[in-house]
Amino acid sequence: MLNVPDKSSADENTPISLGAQRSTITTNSAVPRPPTRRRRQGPEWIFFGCVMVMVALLSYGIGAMMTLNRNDSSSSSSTSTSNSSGAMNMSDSSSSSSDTSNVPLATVKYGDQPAAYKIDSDGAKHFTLTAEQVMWEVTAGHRVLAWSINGMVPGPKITVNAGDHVRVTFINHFPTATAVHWHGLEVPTAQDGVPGLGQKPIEPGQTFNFDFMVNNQDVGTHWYHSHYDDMEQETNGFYGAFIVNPRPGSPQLIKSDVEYDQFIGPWAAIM
Ligand SMILES: [Cu+2]
Repeated sequence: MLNVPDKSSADENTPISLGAQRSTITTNSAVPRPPTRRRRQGPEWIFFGCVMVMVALLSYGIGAMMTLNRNDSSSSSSTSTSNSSGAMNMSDSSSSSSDTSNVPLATVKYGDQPAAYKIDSDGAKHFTLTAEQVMWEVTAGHRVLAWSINGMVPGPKITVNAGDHVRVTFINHFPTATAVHWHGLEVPTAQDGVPGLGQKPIEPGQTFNFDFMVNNQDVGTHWYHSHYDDMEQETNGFYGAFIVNPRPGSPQLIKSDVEYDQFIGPWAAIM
């Protein structure tokens, strides 16, 4: 069992943030009190919390391992026989379970290009994102199967202002279902791209129309990414920047000379 060491009176006066204990703490207790049963709940709950976190991490790890192993059978040989240049020698085999002979080569060289939009009659900024597989050139002559948005990795960079009405036509040309999650933005649950929680996956060939407001609390640097078979789709290209600038005319607290996005892709680590 847990053995709670005696605490100094200074410790006893320290506010404890666990709600259940708050009522037992007085502001000034000169007389040391014996530890009560309630006081022992602190470490026990922390211990319980740690166990839960460990279980969560473990299950995530197992999930990741299973996803990696799924591709292992076809990729292990190519990985072991490829050159020894480290980081890049693994990328040939990512997603190698799919036949890539029908996948077109990417027609652009760089990702994160500004996303084009048109203004709808109601004033909404209307973007079109198409999920499509392309062969993406990571280094000269070295192509990988990418789960791209609009044929580029990272996907196009969406930039809007707080107060904007945003509309996104999302077309799924992937061979499998997909979902897009607007990471960090407060959008309605039914548009937040969490299959099983408010939104169904977008099936191959389907189009989904997102329509939401971007408000002051959304100002900042965010991103969108796949929320379906993430280990495959997100890892292999389905992610992009979503920048929300303050309302035009609002005071600029931070003035930057240059702004750029940086994504660190895990391609090199996938076998
Ligand atoms: Cu996210």
